[in-house]
Amino acid sequence: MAGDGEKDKRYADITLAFKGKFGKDPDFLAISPGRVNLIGEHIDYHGYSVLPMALTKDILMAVSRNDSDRINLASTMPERYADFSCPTSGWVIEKGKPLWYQYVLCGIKGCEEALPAGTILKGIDVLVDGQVPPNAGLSSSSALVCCSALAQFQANRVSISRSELATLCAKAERYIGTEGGGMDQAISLLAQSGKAKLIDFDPLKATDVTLPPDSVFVVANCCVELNKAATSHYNTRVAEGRVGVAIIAQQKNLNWREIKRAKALQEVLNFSPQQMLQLVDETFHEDPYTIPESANLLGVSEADFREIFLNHATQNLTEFKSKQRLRHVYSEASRVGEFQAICHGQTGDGTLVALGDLMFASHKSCRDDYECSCKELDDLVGVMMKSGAYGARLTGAGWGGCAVALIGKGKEEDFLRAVKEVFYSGNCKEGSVFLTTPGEGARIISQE
Ligand code: ADP
Ligand code: NG1
Ligand code: MG
Repeated sequence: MAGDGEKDKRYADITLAFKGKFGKDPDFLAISPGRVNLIGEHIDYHGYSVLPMALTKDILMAVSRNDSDRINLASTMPERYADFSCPTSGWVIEKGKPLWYQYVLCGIKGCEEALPAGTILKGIDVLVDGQVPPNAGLSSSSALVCCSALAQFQANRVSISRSELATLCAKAERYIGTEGGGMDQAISLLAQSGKAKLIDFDPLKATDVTLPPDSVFVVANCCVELNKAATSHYNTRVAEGRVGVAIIAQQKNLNWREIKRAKALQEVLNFSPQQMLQLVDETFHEDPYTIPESANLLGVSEADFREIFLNHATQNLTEFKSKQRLRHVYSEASRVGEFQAICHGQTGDGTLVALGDLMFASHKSCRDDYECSCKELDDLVGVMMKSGAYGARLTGAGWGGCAVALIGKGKEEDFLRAVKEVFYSGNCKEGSVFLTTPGEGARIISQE
């Protein structure tokens, strides 16, 4: 974890590098952290609360306004993220082929949409430095989008509340092509040092969650990268859930076109989570639903069904495992509530065991019902459990990336040694495993 001296050095380094690249000092630095989600996976886009904390790893941008009406982007890792330049307006973000600078453009587009129509954005020169492992479920993408939007507001000298900015960034990141919820942008912008947060949606709210004082969270990367916007995995799950929600709504004589999220369905039925799970069990057969069967159940043509439920990424999807996906969603939403209640109650001896059990149950649900894990992640979670974790689970969207484990204070050394020896066969790459505490949210360091 970076101390103040280390942070100051990083800020001085990027300022120097910016000067080398653009021949002037930056006007300000913008910072937005990645996050680790402790529990509540793939339920934010169904409207349910989630429980992440910010990392102390972030995306840092050095920024200066320019008078050339251009957006000039560069990275401290030019071999991976090549320079990019475009005018301040007139571009589109193409879905399905995400390039790094398009996440930056998402943030800029979000800002542009919030300003009065016809506003001409200030040109900017930007140097980006990232510490969040990319494509690994720690939300490097949203850190980049949020940092970009924050920087753009600052460059145009417009202020905006953090909640508004979080909502705007969640919408803006969808231009990259993933139908995400709002967890990542909310925690990156609303985090406070030392606090995990329960994030509620509609309206957006971040409530402090005090983690047990004897708890330590460890993040480890299984080293399989997955870019969510370059694949259909993520949007496929969104579609499968929506089809399931629509089928239940239709069978309950509700207007399924209006009820798009699992939480909205629960609210309109006024059911408990347990009743929802029972309803899912009674409504669906185990086998996947085909398009002809789903369209028939909803009383629409197959063409209309495709139009309503599929997008650029999912147009070739033919089957929907709605039963399994909704079983995950409703059970995971319950686990978030239980996790928060335990943290709130801090019941003593059994607290870490109970939290760990919920985390491992969440992993099993992600693995078996949501099918968003992979062999390497399952192996990593298995090694973490055998190395003394109270619980461990994949974090973020999955299909690769990171797992998070809960261990007791004082056990750090033994745990890290065991995981490094067994999972990484003693060849653990720098940064693949780290202890983490809740970091602070996005901020601007003005140098003007
Ligand atoms: P994550 O789980 O990290 O959010 P995503 O699949 O959502 O993964 O998106 C990650 C993408 O964000 C990367 O493929 C890359 O395009 C971009 N990105 C992440 N970190 C950086 C960085 N430091 N500099 C430039 N682009 C980055
Ligand atoms: P990552 O893994 O950071 O790309 C994604 C979504 C979240 C959430 C999680 C799964 C975006 C920007 N992020 O995160 O909204 O749905 O997966 O819980 O779409
Ligand atoms: Mg992401």
